[in-house]
Order: sequence, then C-alpha cells, then structure tokens
Amino acid sequence: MSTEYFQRRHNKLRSKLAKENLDGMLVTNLTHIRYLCGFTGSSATLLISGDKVHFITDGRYVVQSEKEVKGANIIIDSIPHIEVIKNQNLLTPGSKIAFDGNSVSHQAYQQISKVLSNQQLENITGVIEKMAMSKDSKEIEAIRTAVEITDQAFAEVLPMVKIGVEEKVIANQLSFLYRKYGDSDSDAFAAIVGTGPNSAKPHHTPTDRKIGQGELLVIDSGAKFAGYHADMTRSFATKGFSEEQKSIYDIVLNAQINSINGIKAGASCKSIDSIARDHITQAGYGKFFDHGLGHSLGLEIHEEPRFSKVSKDILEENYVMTVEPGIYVKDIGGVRIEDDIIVTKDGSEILNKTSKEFQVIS
Ligand SMILES: [Mn+2]
Repeated sequence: MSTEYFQRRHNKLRSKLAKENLDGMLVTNLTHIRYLCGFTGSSATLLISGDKVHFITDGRYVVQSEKEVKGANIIIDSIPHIEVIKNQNLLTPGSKIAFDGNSVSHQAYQQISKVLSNQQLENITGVIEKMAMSKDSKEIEAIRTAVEITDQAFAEVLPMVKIGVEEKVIANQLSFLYRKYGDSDSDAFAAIVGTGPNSAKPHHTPTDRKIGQGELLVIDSGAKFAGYHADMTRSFATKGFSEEQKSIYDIVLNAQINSINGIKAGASCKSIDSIARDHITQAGYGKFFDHGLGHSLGLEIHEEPRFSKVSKDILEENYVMTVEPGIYVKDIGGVRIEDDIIVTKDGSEILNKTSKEFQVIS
C-alpha cells in the first residue's frame, strides 16, 4: 500500500486529536500500528507527535520495517520503546499525549507515566477503531480477495463433506487452503465445524465426531488476505433430515435475506438486527437466536459497529459487515448463514458467492 494511504490516516487521526486539544498519540496496539504504517511484526510502538510520526522497533525487524513501514521515521533500539521516546526527546515537555486505554495494561500505564512524567497523558479509547469503521478502496480490495479465497476454499472442500467425515478433517482442510491461497500465518479465525448436536453450539470447536444421518451441519470459517478478514457460514442437512430441520433452515435464510435487504447507508444497526430477530421470533424460535446479527470486520475479525439489540450506531457507506442470523436447538441442531457485505449509499453488495440454497449431504 502506498505512503499516501497511511498519510491520509495520520491526518484523520491528527484532526481528531486536535479537536481534543491533544498534541500527539502513543500507539501500542499492533493492529492499530499496522493500520497506521503497515508494519506486521510483533513488537513496535508508534508515536504521532505534532507533524512527525516515529516508529520504534528492535533489531529483529530492521529489514522488515524498512520494507513495510510507510510514512514514519524508523528508529531501531533494544531498550524499552518508552525509554527511546524519552532519550531521544521525541516529545515536547508538557505536551498532551493520547493513548488507547483498551490496549495499555495497568502495569504498562504506570511505566509510561513514570518515564514520560513531563507529559500529560489522556485516554482516548476507541478513536482509531472509529476511524477504521469506514473502509478505503485498498481495504475493500483486500476484503474482497479474502472473501474470494474463502469461496474458493469452500468450493474445493464441499465435495469431501460426506456422512462419516470428521469435523476436524473438514476444518483442517479449509485452514490448509486459506493458508495456501491467502495469508500464510493463519486463517481469519479457528474454523467452526459442528455436526449433529454440536451444530447447536454457535462457537463449537471441531472434534473427531463424524457427520451422521438426519443431522444439521454448520461450517463457519474464513481466509485472511493482506491482514484483512473474511467470515462466512454455511449450513447443511444430511440424508434423513427432519421437516423441522428444513423449516429452521428456511427461517434463518429468510431472516438473513430480509435483513440484508434492509441495509443501506443511514439505517441504524439496531433496526437491521430487528428485521432478522422479528422474523425468527414470529416463526417461534426467538429464544433460540441469542447473539447479535453481525459485526464489522477488517484488520480484526470482530470490529465495531455491530448489528445488535443494543447498538446505537448508524451505517455509513463502505462499512463492511457480516450478516449471520442463527437458530440453535438442543438435540435438533443449529443453522447459521453468514455473508460479508459492503454498505452502499442505496443498499449493499454481498461479497460471498457460495450458494445458500438448502443442500442435502449423503
Ligand atoms: Mn462472523
């Protein structure tokens, strides 16, 4: 990604800081650092100070930071980053410096306030998350690719999804393909493959349980590309399924389609959640849909805003959200159907191409 994308983000952050009369920001969260300068390593501090941006890391990342870091002055040192800031006088005495309270432990905060005792520190939790809600063109490109890889991996794995196959085998194969086609370090998250009774556990961890007859099966997983996440769920029935299992599938699918149809810039996240929730409740399964309808995603798998009963957020153009209603009934099984969508001025674009039609596995 070119330097100008990062500089645009720096300027956006600076204007938010200026509104609060803050002179700079100490950024310690590695996802925020990646968002602001491109660095993907596991140890760094970024300091925005006036019109300067300093990036501090240690000797393990000399080559990597030269290659990745854009729009920041690189400092390599082996002492604690906060000491570097002090020793190199990177801050004007008395300046007001922001930090993100969600990312700084109590211990770290004590250390920072001790070393930077000449500065005023102010917690501005959530400011970078808010900035990252609306995705720019490069981010949308990366999410599109992550979703394409997810569709591709599903297409390759579905032929092996048969009665008698273990949950783990499916999860591992998906994971292998995500790392083959996408980022090699990890999937977007640990794949969920739940068969039979396990499908009724929304966040089931795959086991050696084999797919059986007359069951529901939930597969929820996604690839990561250039750090950006995809998240897709498809559910299936197996030979011998019951009328109720089929009916649950149809209710969830209609809830998903109806709520996606309600999405557009300006709509409230709560109202979109209600469309799915009301549909499921009217069908008699309200108490079996006990999670939010969806979440935003980007450099993190779960970002703000969320589609939920309590959300106060309003959708804006270029938010990228999941829509994932589900019904989970003990002993009968669960169904969840999830797509990733881009919010547009008048509606939304569904990124996933994998079919949502009711499919029976034998
Ligand atoms: Mn999700």
